[in-house]
Amino acid sequence: MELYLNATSPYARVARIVLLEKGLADTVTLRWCDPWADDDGLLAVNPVGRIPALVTDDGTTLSESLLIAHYLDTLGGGEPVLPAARLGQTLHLAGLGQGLTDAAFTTIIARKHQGAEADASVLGQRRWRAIQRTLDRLEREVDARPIPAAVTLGEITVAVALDYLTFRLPEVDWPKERPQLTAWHARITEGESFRQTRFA
Ligand SMILES: N[C@@H](CCC(=O)N[C@@H](CS)C(=O)NCC(=O)O)C(=O)O
Repeated sequence: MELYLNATSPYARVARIVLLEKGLADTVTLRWCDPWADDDGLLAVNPVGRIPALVTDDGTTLSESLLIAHYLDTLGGGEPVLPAARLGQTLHLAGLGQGLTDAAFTTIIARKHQGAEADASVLGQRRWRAIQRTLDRLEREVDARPIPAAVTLGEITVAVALDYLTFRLPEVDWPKERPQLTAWHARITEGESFRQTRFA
């Protein structure tokens, strides 16, 4: 298989962490690329031009990080990242994590293309409020839930979103006054799959 990615994409990092958690790292060639430079190799496999894109062994291209994670979960060994017994809770967390990443990522892209005033726009303000509300909800939710032995796609998605905020929007300062979420994040990210895929 081949995975098109870069080192700063939160979406690609989710796919990479799932690869590692499922013991599939050796079955995949990493194709580093710049999706913003209309990379020929990427466009040949994914006309949408976004990463991550996974080319499977039969030559099929999968896009969208959560769909790629779903596919990878059917391969490889180890515990499922989408455990049937906790599917609802896992998908709930994955949705919050993906939404948080979407709001943060769109903020960065809007700043890049429209300048700092993008933050003051109606959409910029909506994104900011979405980030704050989601962080506050996570702070209330994660404390009561025991952390399972194996990390799920929900936890991966939320933890990567928090790391992305630290990386790209440090001014959000998400750990401030969120002690439960801070402790939860530290425990979730202590594994090798998170260490090997740090944003750079
Ligand atoms: N919903 C997609 C988002 C993927 C995405 O937006 N990737 C960014 C990099 S972080 C990208 O490739 N952007 C290039 C573009 O939009 O042209 C997913 O979950 O995979």
